[in-house]
Order: sequence, then C-alpha cells, then structure tokens
Amino acid sequence: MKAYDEKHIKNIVLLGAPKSGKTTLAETMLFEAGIISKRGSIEENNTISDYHDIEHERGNSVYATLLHTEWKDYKINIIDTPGLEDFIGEVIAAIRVSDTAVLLLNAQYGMEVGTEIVWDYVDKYRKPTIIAVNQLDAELANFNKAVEDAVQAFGSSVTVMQYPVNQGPGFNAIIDLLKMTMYRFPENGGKPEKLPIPDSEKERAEKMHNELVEKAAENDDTLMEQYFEKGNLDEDELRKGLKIGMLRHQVFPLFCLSAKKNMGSGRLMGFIDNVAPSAMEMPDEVTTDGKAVPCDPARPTALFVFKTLQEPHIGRLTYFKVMSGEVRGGMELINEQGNTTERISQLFIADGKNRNNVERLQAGDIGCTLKMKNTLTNHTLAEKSFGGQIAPIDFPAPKVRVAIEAKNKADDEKLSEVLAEIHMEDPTLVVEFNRELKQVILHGQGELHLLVTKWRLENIYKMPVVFHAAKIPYRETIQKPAQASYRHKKQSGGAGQFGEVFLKIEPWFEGMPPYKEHSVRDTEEIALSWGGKLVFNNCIVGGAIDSRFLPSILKGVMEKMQEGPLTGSYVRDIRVSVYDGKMHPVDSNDISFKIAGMMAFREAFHHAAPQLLEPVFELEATAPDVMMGDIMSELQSHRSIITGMDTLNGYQVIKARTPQAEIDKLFAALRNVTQGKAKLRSHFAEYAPVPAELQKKLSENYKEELNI
Ligand SMILES: Nc1nc2c(ncn2[C@@H]2O[C@H](COP(=O)(O)OP(=O)(O)O)[C@@H](O)[C@H]2O)c(=O)[nH]1
Ligand SMILES: [Mg+2]
Repeated sequence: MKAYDEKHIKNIVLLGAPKSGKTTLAETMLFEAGIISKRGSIEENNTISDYHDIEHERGNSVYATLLHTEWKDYKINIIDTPGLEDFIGEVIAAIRVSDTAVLLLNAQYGMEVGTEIVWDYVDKYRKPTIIAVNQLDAELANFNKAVEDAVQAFGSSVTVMQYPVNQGPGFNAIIDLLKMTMYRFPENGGKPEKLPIPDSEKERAEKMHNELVEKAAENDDTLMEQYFEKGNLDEDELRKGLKIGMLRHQVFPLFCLSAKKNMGSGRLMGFIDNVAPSAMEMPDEVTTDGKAVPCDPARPTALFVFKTLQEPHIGRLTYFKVMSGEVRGGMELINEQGNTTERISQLFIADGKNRNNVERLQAGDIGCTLKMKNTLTNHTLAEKSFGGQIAPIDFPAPKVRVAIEAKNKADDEKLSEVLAEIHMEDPTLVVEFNRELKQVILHGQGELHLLVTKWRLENIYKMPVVFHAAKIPYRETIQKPAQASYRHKKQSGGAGQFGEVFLKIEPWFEGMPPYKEHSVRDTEEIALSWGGKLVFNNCIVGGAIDSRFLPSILKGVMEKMQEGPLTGSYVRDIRVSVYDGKMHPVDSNDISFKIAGMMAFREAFHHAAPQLLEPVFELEATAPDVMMGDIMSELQSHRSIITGMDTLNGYQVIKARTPQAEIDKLFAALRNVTQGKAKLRSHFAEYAPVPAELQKKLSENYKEELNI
C-alpha cells in the first residue's frame, strides 16, 4: 500500500439507527474504490464489516469494524459501528478517534430514536458531521421529510448538498447543488453520467444552490465579501467555506444515497477527500494534564488505544490511532498507564477480519497490532519523550444488570479473572462482586449486550455460565416503638453463659427529640455503610450491666441489622436504648451479651411494625407519539407512577418512578412493544415502602429459605 501522510488521511465513522444501511454503505465504498471486487450483502452474511459469527446469528452489527479505502489521493479509514444502544461503547470509541461522522438517515423513517442516541455523542465531541440520507430507492422513501426531521433535530446547520430527482424504486438521479450537475446512474449503480440540470429542475436547483452558497459564505469574512462582490462563489471557495463550517459544527452537509444500489457513494467519498477535515486540521488532542498534542509526524510517538478484542485463534487485537509522531514495526513504547514497555511486533491496517502488514503508520492514521499484554482500551502507548496520557474516552454508566455464575463451581475463580479481562476490553460492561446480595452482578448497556457477553464467555473463553435475576437490595426498618428483653443462659459442663438485656427500639429520623424515658449515659450515632443510621443509647444505671458489656450488646444489634429479621436485608434508621439487664458474677461474658442484645433486638423488631423498603428508580422513556399508549399500559402493569410528560424534537418523553424489582422486566417489555425504538434511561431515586402484600410474600419466602 502507498504510504499516506497526515494530510491525506481521513478518518470517518459511520453512524445511524439500526438498519439505516451503515454496513451496506461500508461495503459499497470498498467496492467502489476497487478494494473488493464483489459486494457482499447483509442477507448473505458476507460483508467485510459484519464478520463475527454472532453478527451473522443476530443479523446486526455488534462490533465497530475498521476498514479502509483509497479514493483518488486519499486513504479513508472507515469505522462501521453497530446501531444498537447495547453496543454504544463501540460507537463512542469510534467517534472519539474519527475526524468526521457520517450520520445515516433512513429515507423511509427520517429521524429515529437510534439516530438521537448517537447524535448525543457526536454533539458532545463536536465532530464535523456529514448527513447521508440513505435508502432513497425504497418504496416509502421521503427525502423532504428526512431533511425536515434533520433540521428539527440538528438545527439550521443542516446544509443540503444534493436532492433526488426521482426517489422510490425508480431512483437513479441526483442533482448536486455544489457542482450544479445532475448525476444519472446506470441500473446497477456505480459511476454516474454527469448531465446538465434539466429545465424542469433548474428553478429549484438555482434556489437551493443560492442557499448553499450563503451557508458556505457565512463562516468566513473574506468569503462573505467575495460573495457580496460577485453574487456567487466558485467551487473551491464553496469547499473552503464548508470546511470551516464543518470544523465549527455549523455546517452539516447533507448527501443522497442508495447504498444498496451503489448510487451516490463515489460523490460522498470525493467530498470526504476534498472537504472533510483531515486529522491534522482537527483541534489538537490533549493529555490528561492539559498538554496539547498536535497531529504531527515529526513529534514524539503517541498511540491512543480505543479498542481491544480477544479473537479466536489470534489472541488479543489492539486498535489504536496514531495521535502524534509515527509508529514502526519493532518499536518499543511505554504504556503510560501501566508503566510497562510493549513492543510493537507487527503493525497492521485492517479491513474487517483481514489484516495487512505495514511498516509504519503516521500521525492521524488508524491501525492495529497483536500480542499486547498489558495494554487495554483507553491506554496510551508512547515514546519516553512524549510523557503523558491522551485524554481517555468517557464511557456511559451501565443500564441493566444480571447475576452471573460459572456453570461448574470449579470455574468460579477463573470466571472472575475472565470477567476482569472482559471489562478491560469493554469498559461499558461492569462487574461487581456484591457482598450484600452475595452475587456477582454484571452491569451492561442492554439485554443484548449481556447476551453477547455470555456468548463471548462461552464461545471465545470456553467458560459456560448461567444468568440469574439479580437480587434486589431491600432495606428493613420499623414504623413504631417496641420493647423487648432476652435472657441468654447456658449451663453445660464447665463455665456457663449468662446475659440479660432490656431494650427499646424506635424509628429514627433526622431531628427526632432526645430519648427521655430513662436517663441516657452515653450515645453512639453510627452512619451505616448501606445508608441510614443506628443510634445506640446506653441507659444502664446502678450497674445492672457492667459497662464493658455494652459494646457486645451493640455488636449483637449490629449483626442483626446486617441480616434483618424480616428478609435478611440490611436494617436502617433505628434508635436502640438499652435500659436494663442482669449479670451473673461468674458466667457473664461478651458472647452472652452479644447474643442477648441480638435476640432482644430481633424480638422488639417484630413488634415494631416492620417495614420493608425497596429501591425506586426514576425512569425516562423517549419514543414516538403513537407508542405512548403501549408504554403507559406497560408502566401501569409494572408498579410505576407516572410523574411527568413532555415533548422533545417531535418525540414524547414520559417520566415515571418504578421499583427496581420491576425495572428489568419493564425495560424488556418496553423494548418489545416499541421494537427497540424507545430511548430508555433510569437512575436510582430513593428507598420507598414495599406494598404490604409483597412484603408478606417476601418475608414468607425468607422464612422458607431459612428452614432449608
Ligand atoms: N432498499 C435499500 N435497502 C438498503 C439500503 N441500504 C441498506 N439496505 C438494507 O437495509 C438492511 C440493513 O442494512 P445494514 O447495512 O445492515 O444496516 P446497518 O444496521 O445500519 O448496518 C439490509 O437488509 C440492507 O440490505 C438502500 O440503500 N436501499
Ligand atoms: Mg451494521
């Protein structure tokens, strides 16, 4: 392959809702540039981009795939991304290292919720953006609606560069408003004829051309002057204005496509070559300590790792972007995070699963390597003189959870190791060893994300696992005061045990009046690690219990608070006042008072109107209007309280409060009734009382469990 310098490399990321045609477009671009001689298709499972078994099984992209084409004098690195929110980590990493986002809109549906989700990240990183209206050959294609949707969602930066002459199944011609030509494609697509704009389209084309010229001129004072002088701009001036606008996120050029019929992709690549900013023209990268990293091959080498993936028969692949300097095979680089040294044994450019050896890659380029031991996603590999870490990708918090267990008990330890490794590869998957629930919990971006993880564990890591529902971290408390006493007495053989405790428990709340029934000698206020408080009053007078035994009583109470009497959950917000008791001159000891304290507490708890509390989440669902009825009815059947409704960019946003125990089932149901077209968000809000019926059921279950 030709060596490309930093001025001739363009990095683009293909983004869009599921099924908008990203993978098909990637295939078409490779074909059009002569990289492949035959186009694969989604239907035949033979695209370059979707090459993993799991992707064929599901008919969806799961991973971001690196590809490249060479078009005229440029190398275009393409990252094809999965459209599903489950794999948003892959999408964000790809956006992070790309210089231009190509956002596909399906002409049949215009804006979709999936488009919205990726747009949030494009906007956050302020990447130059091209909008491609795809599937213009489809029966229901509606170009004008797609443009209206785009303007509504992305604002007036949307800049129409082309429009279709005849959308729908007969689609074969596009009017180009920059070149003021008509492109007419042969039946099977490919290279179009360049024709004059027909008379019937002249008026519309002139009007839209003028709008385009104004948009391009707006971004630069000299261009504005030239425009006022001449009343027009030539092609080069237009390109200059558009590029400035793209860099400022004020121009999003919009193109027409049928990826499937190979119409329009050549022109799109030409525009990427000539106008889309190269890595060198983008704002400098920065290190975590704020140092600028210009994309310059003459400076010290620094690679930023944006993706790592364990592949069968190959080992771990490490994908990186050269942020500074150049990388050559055989180079030794320092891993800035791990303080280890890694040798770049081989250097590749990748087209899906095919990798080609290259000798070097320059600043701005993207490639991959093998056999990195300690280098993972978000790490920086650099020459010593670079000194710093490239600002890492900020991955979103997980949204769903499941408990995981090795199928064979003997694998438990290995499973934790493998999970730790998977998390390092995929930071959007979080592993938690939850001591409270006594479960290993996997937190992911969606059910499919968790299922793909299970698939990887079983097929790549050969580690059979089972998923269980994750338990709910309930809390227990009381609603009224109660008293109890307990005498612990044991006389068997040698030394006996004796301890008796009288105590009162009350619901604790911030600002409650001090305890008055007995005089308090000493108070301990404990902020519980699981939330809420325990206030412990020592009201013993006249030496009924020796003060050295009070810590033992507290210990007993605490033990019961860690395994609540009702369901074994943590207990919170209680005031305990120990006001009387008895000792034995010989047999009393710590263990006796601990047991007496624990049992007295348990007894009192059962008489204090115990209340189970459950975590309640605040939920937000964004979806098209027509789906609201179904969403409401699902909310109602999952114990949710609707707290608000709103509209945003033509979507309905509904807010609700839902117990955590229902969230996973509710999300699955909502995905189902909305065919995945809803954006769902949730976060912990508060602990709230569990309804009486459910509490009864849960505490009966617990009793049964204890009897086993
Ligand atoms: N009619 C038509 N179908 C297309 C076009 N582009 C893609 N498709 C089809 O849309 C489906 C989804 O395409 P795919 O490339 O997997 O979309 P992705 O999920 O965005 O990667 C496949 O069945 C494609 O054959 C197009 O331009 N026109
Ligand atoms: Mg795809």
